[in-house]
Amino acid sequence: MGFLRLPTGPAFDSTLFDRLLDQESADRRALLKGGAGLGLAAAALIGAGGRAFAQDQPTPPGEDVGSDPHSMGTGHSSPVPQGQPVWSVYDPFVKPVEPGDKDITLVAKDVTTLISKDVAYAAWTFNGTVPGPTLRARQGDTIDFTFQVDPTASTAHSVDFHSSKAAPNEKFKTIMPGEEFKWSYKATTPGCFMYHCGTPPVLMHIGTGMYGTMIVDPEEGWEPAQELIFVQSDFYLKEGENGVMVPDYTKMLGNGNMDFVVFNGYANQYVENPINVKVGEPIRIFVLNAGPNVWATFHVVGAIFDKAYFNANPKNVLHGMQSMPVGPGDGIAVEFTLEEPGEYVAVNHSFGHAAHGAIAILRAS
Ligand SMILES: [Cu+2]
Repeated sequence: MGFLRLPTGPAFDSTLFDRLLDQESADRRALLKGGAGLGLAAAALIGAGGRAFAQDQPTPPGEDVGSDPHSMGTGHSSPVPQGQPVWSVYDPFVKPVEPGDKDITLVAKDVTTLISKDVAYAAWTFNGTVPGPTLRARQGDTIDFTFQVDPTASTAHSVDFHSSKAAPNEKFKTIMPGEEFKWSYKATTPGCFMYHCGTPPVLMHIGTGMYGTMIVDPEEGWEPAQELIFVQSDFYLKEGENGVMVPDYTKMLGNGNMDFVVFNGYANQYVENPINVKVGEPIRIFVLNAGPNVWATFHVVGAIFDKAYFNANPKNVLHGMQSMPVGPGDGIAVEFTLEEPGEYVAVNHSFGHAAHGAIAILRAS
């Protein structure tokens, strides 16, 4: 077992890398499932492909890039299709929350979901959905956080909260299947923040579905509005088992194009299921770009954003905006009111990306 550095040049056999990755993945799954205990599995992983191994062996790009510089990498273990896809429309509406400390639990688990009509995808998730649940707190709240990795998960995971100020090597550490980790922090800064798995290679863990939003409302709260969340993300696919697609890490690295760019985990989700909103009443959309790679220029056809806020922080206010840029790992909020009944299309105005699924219909009446 072990990696060869990815060669370059015309003589490179492009299937070699995949074959090595597939073998690596199979070996790791066997280790995790066949180990007598988690300690054994952890030791085997570190020996097989973690940082200790990486010191004297060349590694593929991004293998050790993660939120915690001391986390062991999970290499290129890939999710295994898990039976029939489990999916339902992701509720785009977010409910207000009262100020006060919040108990939040996230569970990393492997799920086969849908990311487009009839396209099943073997995902790593938080709480079984892509994106994970939309969390919400008020500035000043204490977040009492519990993280678990489901015992049946095929690999180790972590949680990186962009809404926290914390030492990543302690608070964003990687834990093994069956383990639990708790910590607390104060949500000091308002915003539309990403959370994601930070386990190396972080590109793979995000590309496989491990992200979500935490909205931290400003201390004084927001004015009432119809509030929505749109999480944009991009997917890179290759054929897996039984017609289920699996992530393609080499495409994520830039050696290929994305197959889908989506809002809330599924291409054209709100074209198939338009979102009903009210005419004449304010709308606030929080947009998080989870990436891993594709940028967004968020626009609503037929609307002008009366106000827009970088990072969804009221101090970062702009007026009369036609669209708003949102890079991967960032969030915004936009506010507008629709004055006529009709169907208004929300898009990534980088239309090549809208054409890959980043499009939604707001049905105003
Ligand atoms: Cu992960």
